Order: sequence, then C-alpha cells, then structure tokens
Amino acid sequence: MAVRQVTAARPLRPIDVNPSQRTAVIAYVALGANLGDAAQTVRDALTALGRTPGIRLVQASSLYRTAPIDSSGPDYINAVAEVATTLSAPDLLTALQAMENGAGRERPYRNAPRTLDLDLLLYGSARIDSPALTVPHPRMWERAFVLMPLHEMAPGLVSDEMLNAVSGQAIQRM
Ligand code: A4P
Ligand code: MG
Repeated sequence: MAVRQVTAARPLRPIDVNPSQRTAVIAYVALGANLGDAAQTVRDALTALGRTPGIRLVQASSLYRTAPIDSSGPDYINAVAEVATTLSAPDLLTALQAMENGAGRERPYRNAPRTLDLDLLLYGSARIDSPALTVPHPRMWERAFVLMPLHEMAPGLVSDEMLNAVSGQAIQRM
C-alpha cells in the first residue's frame, strides 16, 4: 500500500502546553515561620499547598521547633512538603510567594523574622540559576531545619554525612 506523505503547508506553531496536561514533577518545599502562631501557620500552609491548582501534596514531614540560624526572634517552626506539581518552577515560586503574602509576610530586612517563608528546595532534578530562582536552594545543605524534615520523608536525598555536618544546630521534632 502506498504511503501518503503529508507535508505541512506552513510552519507548525509551537504546542501551547496546558499546565494541567504537563507531566507532574516531584518538588520539595521548605516551610518556616517564627511570628504569630507559627505552628498553626505552617499547618495551614500545608493544607493550602495541597489545595493550590497544579499542586498535589504527596507527603509532609513532622513539624520541628528550631533555633534561628542567621536570623533573630522566637524559635522557628519548620517543615518540608513533598509535592507533585504540573506548574513550571517559576510558576510554583509565584504560587508560594502568593501564599507567603496571604499569610501577611513582610520583608523589612534580610532574614527578618517572618509569619511564613516558603522556599523551593528541589524541583525534580532541575538546576536553575536565574535572578529570581536558584534550585536546588543554595543554602539547604547547611541547615538542619531543612535536612532533618527532608530526611524524614526522603531519606535517600540526605546522607548521614550531611546530617552530621549540621548536628550542632538546635532542632526538636514536635
Ligand atoms: N529565591 C531564589 N531562589 C529561591 C528558592 N529556591 N526558593 C529568591 C524561594 N525563593 C528563592 O526570598 C528572597 C528571594 O529569594 C525571593 O525574591 C526569590 O526570588 P524571601 O523569601 O523574600 O527572603 P528570605 O526567605 O529571607 O530569603 P531566603 O534566601 O529564602 O532566606 P534563607 O537563606 O532561606 O533564610 N532559621 C530557622 N531556624 N528556620 C528558618 O526557617 N529561615 C531563614 C531564611 C533564616 N534562618 C532560619 C530560617
Ligand atoms: Mg524565602
């Protein structure tokens, strides 16, 4: 049987990918708060994350009480969430920042105490270095408040050596 060759009459347009059809990527988000009812804020943020279009909450770590690192104010409450997302990494960051703003986040100076901080730690195996977004998060490997909750959920991502390197930082699982 003759095979009919189909030739495009004009150049094909790039496919406009609908975010809901994009393959989901596993990403890890760090949550931190040390103003107001920080534990409740972090719990609410976990719920809100899972309700955000394009984000599914796969699992959440325990909450941890941690001493401020390079920061001030009361102890922090920290946690890490594993999400499956069809959002691009920049769109995920925008969604996280909208949630921070919704929680009344103010930025008077760098590392100021905060009602809610949501950092994108990992986005699949992506390496991103743009002015607005660096992934993996550049300071995540120095911080017990990130590595311990991340290890709780995804032990394969955090080695014993990494945990030993931050063992001097005060952190308590709640
Ligand atoms: N940005 C670049 N890459 C990322 C990323 N992967 N995730 C940009 C999130 N944001 C990223 O962030 C400042 C800018 O970083 C944003 O405009 C974004 O485009 P921010 O949230 O406004 O400010 P920040 O949180 O003070 O900065 P940053 O760099 O996230 O601070 P750190 O280094 O994460 O430190 N101690 C305890 N115990 N627990 C804490 O949670 N957190 C900090 C924040 C310090 N000490 C702490 C804790
Ligand atoms: Mg932040």
